[in-house]
Amino acid sequence: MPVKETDREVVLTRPDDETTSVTILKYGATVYSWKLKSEEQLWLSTAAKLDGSKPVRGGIPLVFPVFGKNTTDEYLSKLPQHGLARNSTWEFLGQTKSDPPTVQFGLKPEIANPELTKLWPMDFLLILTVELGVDSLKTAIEVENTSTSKELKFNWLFHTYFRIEDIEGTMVSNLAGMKLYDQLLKESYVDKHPVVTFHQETDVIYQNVSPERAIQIVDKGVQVHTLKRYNLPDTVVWNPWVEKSQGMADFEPKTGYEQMICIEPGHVHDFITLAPGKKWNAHQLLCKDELNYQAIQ
Ligand code: TA6
Repeated sequence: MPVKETDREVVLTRPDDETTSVTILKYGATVYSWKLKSEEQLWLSTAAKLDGSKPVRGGIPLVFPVFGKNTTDEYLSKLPQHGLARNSTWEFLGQTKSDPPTVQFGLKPEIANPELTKLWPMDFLLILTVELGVDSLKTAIEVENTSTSKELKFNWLFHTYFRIEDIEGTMVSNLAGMKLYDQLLKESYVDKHPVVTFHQETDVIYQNVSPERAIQIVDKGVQVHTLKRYNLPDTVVWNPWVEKSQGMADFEPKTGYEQMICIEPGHVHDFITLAPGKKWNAHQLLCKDELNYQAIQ
């Protein structure tokens, strides 16, 4: 049975391989499990709320219409950190393709979190498409400005929590030489290191990363995850490390930061402005690939 729907979630399984599946919570349309031949690829806190009481700590939370906490825009500044998509219940739109198995979810103001749409009274239609490949997972978003008169101004980001073995044995490649904004130092600089390694809390936004750069998570010299992106120029790299993990009630186990790294493709360095009636599309592809160090200038 490729698609199994319950009140809470949808499970999509490959007909040719029942050990490969993806589970999407209707709350936030949050992918919280992707099993590839029974092996879980995403990190999920053991204290993650899956009951709609708060955004899921792990998997692939969806960030829209604002990344982080805005302080300047009249309406966006009223929204909580990372906006309203991840804390609204989306509508399951059904299976749209059998090969590869593909499902869709939709969100519009009429069904979004009413407390938040009151604060950000805009017209929009979001369609999330989740495609389960043989050894890949593609999540695509279409944002439509359904207003007939007003522009729609937004960020988009897939807040992807990858599962890894050991953060201190892990490096992220193909971001070398890129300009980044360090959210902790509150300053920009060019990352001159050949790879990204982790020895402390890390919270940086790589800006305008060419789509030719296939970002790789490498654990002790072995490629464990490859991330390809379409129309998502920025990449956030985040690991909360010890102190921040302690400070998040839904982050468990507290040593969990050693088994996760967030590599988050998005458009967050500025806002997308969509004219009335227009659509914006983007996607991330989580896949496996050979180790491929790209010394792109
Ligand atoms: O994507 C990185 C980040 O913006 C961090 O600054 C940290 O706040 C993280 O998101 C988690 O945010 P959340 O609202 O899910 O606790």
